[in-house]
Amino acid sequence: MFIDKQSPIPMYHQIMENLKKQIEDGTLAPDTLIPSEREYAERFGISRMTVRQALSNLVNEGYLYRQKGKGTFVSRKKFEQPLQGLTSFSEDMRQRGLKASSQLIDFKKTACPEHLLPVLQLSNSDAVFELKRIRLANDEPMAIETSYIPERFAGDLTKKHLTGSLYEYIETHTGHVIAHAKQELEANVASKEEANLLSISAGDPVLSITRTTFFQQDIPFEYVVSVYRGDRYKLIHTMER
Ligand code: 16G
Repeated sequence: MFIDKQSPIPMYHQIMENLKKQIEDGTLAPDTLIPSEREYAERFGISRMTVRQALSNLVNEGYLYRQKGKGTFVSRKKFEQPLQGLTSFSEDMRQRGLKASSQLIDFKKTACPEHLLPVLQLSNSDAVFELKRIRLANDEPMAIETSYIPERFAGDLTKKHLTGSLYEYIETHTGHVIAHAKQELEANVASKEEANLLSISAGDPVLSITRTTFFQQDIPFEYVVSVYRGDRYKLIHTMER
């Protein structure tokens, strides 16, 4: 790494650009421990404050992560999740060549929560299956999904079916075709419980995604709230003017 002290480009910015380049071209591999603030400061004859500013920015941008008492490490590349195209978690992972799996946290049949009656076009007496799953990619937790499925679309859904794809089960058992979805995305921070389930720290950034999914003919069959790890996911959208 070379720092040009005469350059009008601030030194913290030069450090950032240098490190980003090394991370992007693989010179610095994921989970590599990078030199400490003190080592960088001594190596370049600059202040620790300047190095700290560069490293903190890179942590905030997701290029680096800190581990208490251990140091600063290179992050893994985030998954790029396209926002167009309605896919299941299992399909997404298959496309990436990764193994999708689930850990079932909660599974029950219950009266449809009041606020979901209009969303799922149900009446007071209708029941829904409520299922909460941790979704894993190659055994690493990526998201928590809490889904509400009207009883009449869930057939004989049991815990056993939920080791695989929910969408596959639903399409096979109802004969309906999954057609479209409405989604809302929000930035959030992980609660203590979410952090535990996702193996991150409370207060870490997460993406909250709320989806209502429909069969053909506009029939809603799923309402799901997902909490995705902010350090592992990036949402991609293309736009045309
Ligand atoms: C995706 C969907 C979720 C759906 C799940 C089905 C988002 C935000 N969520 O994760 O709504 O329930 O796929 O996946 O994309 P599965 O068929 O693998 O169980």
